[in-house]
Amino acid sequence: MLRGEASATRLWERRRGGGACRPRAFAAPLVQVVIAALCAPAARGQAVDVADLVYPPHAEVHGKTLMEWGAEWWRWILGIESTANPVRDFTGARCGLGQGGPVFFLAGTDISGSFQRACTVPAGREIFFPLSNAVGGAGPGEPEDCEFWRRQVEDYMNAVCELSCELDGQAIRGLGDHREQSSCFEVILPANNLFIPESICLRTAVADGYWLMLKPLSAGKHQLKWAGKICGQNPQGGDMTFELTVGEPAAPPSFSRGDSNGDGKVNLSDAVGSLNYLFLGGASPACPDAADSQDDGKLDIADPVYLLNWLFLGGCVLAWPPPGSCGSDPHEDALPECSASCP
Ligand SMILES: [Ca+2]
Ligand SMILES: [Ca+2]
Repeated sequence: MLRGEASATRLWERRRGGGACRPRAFAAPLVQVVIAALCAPAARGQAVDVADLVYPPHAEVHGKTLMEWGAEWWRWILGIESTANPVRDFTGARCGLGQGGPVFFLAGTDISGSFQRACTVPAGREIFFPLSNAVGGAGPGEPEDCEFWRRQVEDYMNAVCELSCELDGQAIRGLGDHREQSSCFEVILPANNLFIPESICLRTAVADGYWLMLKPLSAGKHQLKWAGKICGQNPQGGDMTFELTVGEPAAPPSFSRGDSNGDGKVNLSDAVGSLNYLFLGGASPACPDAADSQDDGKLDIADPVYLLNWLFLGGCVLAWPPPGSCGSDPHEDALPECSASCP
């Protein structure tokens, strides 16, 4: 239900088989965003035992591996329109947009440079963020070839040449071990997304990158800094400084898209409930935001049809937070905020 301000920036695309990245115009292929990166001085703080602060590579946290959390992070960030997107946030005011699950995500940026943000993090949440990362997937008319896109993002991430991170002035070591490469996943991007004006379903999205999952921080103020640099043919990067305030336990309204009756499952009964409400005078869905399958801010016949299409006919997945995820509505609309049972 929140919406931030617009700010223009650039994205990159890489043509199939081509080498050069260039400012966008999205003609097709590899949809690629690089979050974070850039030359930053090596952290000089006192080294601490990483194990005390950070989950080990490939760990499982709240039922998902770090690789799966990487895909989840992309579902979140790609599911938010560009003008509201936390990647394009220059103050941190939008850092919590669309969130509500057990892990709190931090975004980097897709612009080279140094950025400072302030962000309030609910207490008791792990904090997950990319030091440097990329996603690939078929653009309009492109073959949905998971292995092809996997190789593309892998090649791109192989060019990462610098990583650093410090928490409260203390350097975190061993960052090169924290690479996570996702399986193929599906995500729907809204209209006016990070890449193109039209909504698009990426059925073979693949993510690759270096990620850290911090254990919950103590209440109060913390400073988190990270940087990454990509060398080689297309050098770029950025460095982030987050002034974090870890607050009281908060329970933001959160749900799984599609679970309109709030029973923790997304199935036929949710679609039937919406149809009953729309055409037969039945009760309003317990969670109208969840019933709004495409997150267009309206509840109409297109929503149960979209849900049925996903359930039974291979249609594209629902908008963020899709079934299996847990979050809040990232886009301002007139539907009342609601909480429904999340995974
Ligand atoms: Ca349900
Ligand atoms: Ca709708």
